[in-house]
Amino acid sequence: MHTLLLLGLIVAVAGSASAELYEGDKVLRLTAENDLHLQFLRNVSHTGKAELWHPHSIDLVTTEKAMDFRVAADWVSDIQAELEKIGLKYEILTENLQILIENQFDRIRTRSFSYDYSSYHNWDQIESWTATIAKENPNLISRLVIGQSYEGRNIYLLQVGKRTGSPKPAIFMDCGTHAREWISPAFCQWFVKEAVRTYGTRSPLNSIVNEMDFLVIPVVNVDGYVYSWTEDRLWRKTRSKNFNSDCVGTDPNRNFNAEWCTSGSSRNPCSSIYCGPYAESEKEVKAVADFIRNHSSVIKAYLTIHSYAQKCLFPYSYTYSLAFNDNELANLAQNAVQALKSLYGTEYTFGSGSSSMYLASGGSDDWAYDLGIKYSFTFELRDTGKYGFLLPETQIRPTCEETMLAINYIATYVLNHLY
Ligand code: 0X9
Ligand code: ZN
Ligand code: ZN
Repeated sequence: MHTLLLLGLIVAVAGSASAELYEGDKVLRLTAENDLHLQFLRNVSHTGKAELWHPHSIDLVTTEKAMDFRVAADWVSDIQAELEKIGLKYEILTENLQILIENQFDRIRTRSFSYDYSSYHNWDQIESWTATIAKENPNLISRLVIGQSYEGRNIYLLQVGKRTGSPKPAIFMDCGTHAREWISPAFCQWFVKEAVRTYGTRSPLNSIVNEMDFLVIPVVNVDGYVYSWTEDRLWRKTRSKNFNSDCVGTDPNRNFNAEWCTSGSSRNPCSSIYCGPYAESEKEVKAVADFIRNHSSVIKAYLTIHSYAQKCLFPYSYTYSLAFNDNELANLAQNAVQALKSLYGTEYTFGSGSSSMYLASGGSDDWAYDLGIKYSFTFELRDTGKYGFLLPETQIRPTCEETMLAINYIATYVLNHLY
């Protein structure tokens, strides 16, 4: 009888996310050393036998730079044989992707139900958390609905800051733009919890929320997030239907109006970096962009939380040209990642998106920057590929604690450099 009850729960909670979509898939890390290697990698990724684990455009793959590929189970032995034949050395990062995914859902199923910030939470839990935390802290937090997702869910924004009666400068921060990057919403929740916990104390965060407001969207891409819990753990995009294609969704971080769909984007609706039919076609993107446009006079910094890569990025990503305050941004990023590292020694790299990661247009950071928000950063949280998007829950607390130091550093700097 207990077994039956448990089985019922498993089905209810996990849906078919444990459908064996990734059984036997491996993640390989390899570095092309010559043109033959590059050609081989382009070919396999065009056939769909292997896919860049991190969504670079395949045309940007170069020699001397390690690349991670997810290789479909059916092709693992073929591809390994080919790699050996052409002398392309590789390392196996993940033996069986499905096992990693199932381990994560197993832990979620068997833990207690109390709300804790060291666990991943599904959308129903996060949604009711936004209501509770606002209701319990009326002097500090208010909850707004800034729009609806394609499937009709609310997109919430928590305004976190002491009520002073006069308008305050603000820092905008969003999480959960990409569905599968679960550590990101976990961080936004952690941040709000920390603001509540330290409220009225002599902490750096308290000084910040006294003088400024944080405008926090815990999950931007709500439909995608739900889908990553119920159907496909590795879903990235929105869930909007595409005209003339059975493939679903647009990459929200290719859909902003920043040199939209020029580089590092795809016009193919089946691609994980599909830019959408036009800029701001996605309701979630439109909601975020409208909110920022309507509050652009108070928003002094834009932060967007992603994973994974351990990087602090700033504009531009759509061009190799430097931002006008490139020096200042680089300094800020350097100090922020140094603060982050001071806690557990976690190493982050930093730089403009195009030089430190890849050329990609349509991103929210570049768009906010070109709107006039001169402090604009994308954080790529832990790790560097061992677990990737499947970062274990045991790493939520240390990841969030160290990231708080970087965010506090940036916020304090912005507060001292209002414009
Ligand atoms: O490619 C992205 O959208 C981000 N990386 S992720 O692995 N989380 O998907 C990086 C965004 C950097 N900024 C821009 N491309 N504008
Ligand atoms: Zn990468
Ligand atoms: Zn992302």
